[in-house]
Amino acid sequence: MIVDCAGKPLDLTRPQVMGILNVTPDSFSDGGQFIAPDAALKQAQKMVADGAAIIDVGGESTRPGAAIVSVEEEIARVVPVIEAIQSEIDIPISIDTSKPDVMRAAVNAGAGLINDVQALRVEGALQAAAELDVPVCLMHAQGTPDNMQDNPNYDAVVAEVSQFLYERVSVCEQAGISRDKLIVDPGFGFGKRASHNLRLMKHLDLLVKQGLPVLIGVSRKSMIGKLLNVSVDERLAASLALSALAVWQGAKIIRSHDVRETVQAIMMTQHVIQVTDID
Ligand code: YH5
Repeated sequence: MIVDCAGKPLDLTRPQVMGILNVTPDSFSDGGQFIAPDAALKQAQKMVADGAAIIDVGGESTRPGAAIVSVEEEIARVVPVIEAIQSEIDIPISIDTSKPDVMRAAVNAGAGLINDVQALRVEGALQAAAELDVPVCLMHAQGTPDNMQDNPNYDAVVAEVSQFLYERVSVCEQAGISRDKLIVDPGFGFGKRASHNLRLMKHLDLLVKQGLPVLIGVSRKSMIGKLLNVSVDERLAASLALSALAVWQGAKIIRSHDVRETVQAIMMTQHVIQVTDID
């Protein structure tokens, strides 16, 4: 299955890596400055060389307690970066945003996929995505970044996340976004306790079975920190283990900070999946 991302093909016949390109000031150590477009291009080119199939550009911090970013500021962060990289690299660019105006500006600048952690629930986002006519990743989140970790609560986390996502799929279809443009994501860490994240990973095959391509983001996330007591820069091995488990169960896109290592982990997993049992 090949997905068209505003003219750039995304091959989902095999698992792929989405490289994370943060353009938030708090993810860079240059004291409040946005990432310069030429520095962003260098990073994107390295991710392509390392085997990324998509570059995910994000200008809105979704971390709990992070400052709320205005639409204008978010556009000012992401558009120059998308413009700088879109003509120079062949692979699709996704825009990690929940704001309809940012979606429009980003797609006009060359982004070919919308990655929305609010699954198009923000007012106007559904219509914007339908008009822009690019593929969309719908992610599950319980609550908002500000309150989501306060008291995450589920009766049956796997069933509830799956039900939520497919309700959003149905809403998208009613708004004119065809099913073959949709990707779903259980949203690891977004309003979930470590035990919820573990159950979602253990039973990811149930979400995969629902039919649409599954994307997962576990890279360096705090569930790893909580369970293993490791700091954010010591979470690569655990991130790779989770990535392999997800691909083993049929996940098609792994969102990662560490493209080279993640490509190796998922390619190795794919070799095991594909080996024939006949000599
Ligand atoms: C995701 O899962 N996540 S932004 C806290 C961390 C590390 C990483 C150190 N956007 C996802 O990456 N989009 C984000 O602790 C996403 N799926 C999709 N589709 C959060 C993030 C992170 C947060």
